[in-house]
Amino acid sequence: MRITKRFIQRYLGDNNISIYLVVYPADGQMKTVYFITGNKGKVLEASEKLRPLGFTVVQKDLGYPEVQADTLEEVARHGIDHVRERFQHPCMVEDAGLFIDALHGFPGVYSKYVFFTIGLPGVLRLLDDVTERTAVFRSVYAYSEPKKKPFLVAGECTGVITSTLRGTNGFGYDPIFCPEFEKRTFGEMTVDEKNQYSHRAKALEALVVKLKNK
Ligand code: ITT
Repeated sequence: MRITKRFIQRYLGDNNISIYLVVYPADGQMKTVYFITGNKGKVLEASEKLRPLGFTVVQKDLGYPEVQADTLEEVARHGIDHVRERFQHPCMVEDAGLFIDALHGFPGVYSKYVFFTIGLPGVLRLLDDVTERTAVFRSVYAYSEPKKKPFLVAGECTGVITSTLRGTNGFGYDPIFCPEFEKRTFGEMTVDEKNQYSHRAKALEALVVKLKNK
């Protein structure tokens, strides 16, 4: 018998049921992936996203040099090359940033520096009087396993920059970024809700597809 959402609703009478597909690896083992990052917010999002897909994410704050480069891809690739020489386990690094169209992609690869210098109020001031407030969050993961060639995956989330800070969830630019087709900012969402839209979640979906096909 096929069990559909409508079938469950008819018998349980709940209109708000979501159906989750939990895919565990064939051997029933969860696979451990080390996330090399100092950012606990990133780890939380990656764990929530990957757990139902059979992966346990463990944070390792080993640090790695973040080269000054023009693209997130270059930063992630340098990062994973540095890490894999020192850490022989399945692991990943991620570089992410917010690219604001009216500012020609700024802060982009400088997102971390800008966040800790002028901060969110400073970014909003740069957009005073700007009506076209579109932006894109981008995430690039570099994944490595011993004796295998590392690879990159990317994800994007388009949206708009709000005119005030809204919400206290998440981290970084979350309180000023509202994804397309949403009224709430990432700062006003739970991890699970943010994962339905976010650049990081999309990149992780691409990562899982690659890992499952290897
Ligand atoms: P790592 O240790 O993994 O490098 P990080 O916090 O330094 O952690 P990044 O260099 O990848 O992270 O990210 C640059 C900045 O972009 C980060 O400090 C945040 O301010 C911002 N950022 C990245 N992803 C974000 C997200 O999902 N929501 C809000 N801000 C984000």
